[in-house]
Amino acid sequence: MNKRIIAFAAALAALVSCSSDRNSVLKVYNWSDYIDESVIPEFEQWYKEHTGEDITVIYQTFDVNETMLSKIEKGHEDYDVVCPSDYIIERMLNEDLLLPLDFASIPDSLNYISCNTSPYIRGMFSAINPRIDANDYSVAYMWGTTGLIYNPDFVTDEEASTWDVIRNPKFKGQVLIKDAPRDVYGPVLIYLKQKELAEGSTTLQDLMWDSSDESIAAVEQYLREVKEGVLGWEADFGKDQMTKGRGVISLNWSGDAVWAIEEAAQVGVNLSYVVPEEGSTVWFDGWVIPRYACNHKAATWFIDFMCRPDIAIRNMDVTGYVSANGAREVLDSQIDPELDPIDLSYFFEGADSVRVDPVLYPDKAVIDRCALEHDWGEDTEKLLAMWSRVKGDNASSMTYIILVAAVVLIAAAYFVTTASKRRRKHHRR
Ligand code: N2P
Repeated sequence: MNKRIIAFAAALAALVSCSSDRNSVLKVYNWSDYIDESVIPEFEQWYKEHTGEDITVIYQTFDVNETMLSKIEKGHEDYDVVCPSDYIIERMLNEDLLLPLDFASIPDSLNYISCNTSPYIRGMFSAINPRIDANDYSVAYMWGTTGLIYNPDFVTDEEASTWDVIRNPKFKGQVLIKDAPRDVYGPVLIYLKQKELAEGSTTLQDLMWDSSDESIAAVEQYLREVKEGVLGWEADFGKDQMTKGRGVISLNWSGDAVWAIEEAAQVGVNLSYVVPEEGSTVWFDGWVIPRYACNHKAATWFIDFMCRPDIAIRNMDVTGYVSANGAREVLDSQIDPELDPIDLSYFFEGADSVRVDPVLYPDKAVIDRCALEHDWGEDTEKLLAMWSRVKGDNASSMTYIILVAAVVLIAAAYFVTTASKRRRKHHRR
């Protein structure tokens, strides 16, 4: 309730500050490396062509969901379009931070949303928030799984088939972990609850709501063991480190995997991606319009433009991520006769045997062992505190070592100076 009042006050303050020149400005806040930037000036031209109005896009990026959310919650930024992940959309809906979408102003011939949304995506978006249908407030942009990028020259397929590989001492100092608390917590908890999952006393979906102290403590304990071998907690450099051969395992998103595998191949480094057997999370990022946005019209047109199949394909090709667009054209652009067929019938109608990259589009069997994350509300604080404790220890012990070293040096300098003063005095006498 309190949060709702804060959000409302922030929205009101921001609304009051919307100046008239905002009609020609569109502020977009998206993940980094998550668009073909050449589509932005094209949107500006397309908008002018179809509405007769000038628009300039101000494009800003973030690396961590929680950083973006905290800006929106504070209401200090008047972004018009933002691209949060599923559980953040759920939270924004719970906090009344989003405006419902209305595409009535877009002529049917230019409406790319309704005809291009995959039924799978619509279904998953309905599941985002049990109380409010997220489809009314958000249009999916990209989606994928969380899994492991690994270097098969060092890590066997069998080793990489379980999340436990991230704490295998054999790979000490060569493991990269995404700095995304929810995306790490889910898979680790799934790993730790294998017995309960096998017995049927819990389900993958139940675990996505599990914010109990006991589970958080178990994940914390596990991550402390993982930390012994961590090369870095990364928001964006993991794919690059893997490509350069510095890391051999990276807990990462499927889109970063596609990008890394392609880049690595060009420099002779071999990389693969797997969603471990125990199961994982499937995630969706969607465009939303924050309640205090200043340019709803351009925001709506921008979201529509992103759904144009040719634009979706370009965004996929540049980023490595998979568009939520279910148009046949998108599927056709990804067919490669040299690949083995996979079952994509859950996403594209009738596509039960299509030759596309399984890292890009997960086979139905992979989707069946993945679950959607959920917002924990107030309990999120417990997760973030645990995350800082786990990551922070390195800094604290390093700080401790530096402090001790500094004290020893100062003490040594003091004794040396005092001794030499004493010697000088002694000589003068
Ligand atoms: C790309 C970020 C992808 C976000 N840099 C995955 N949820």
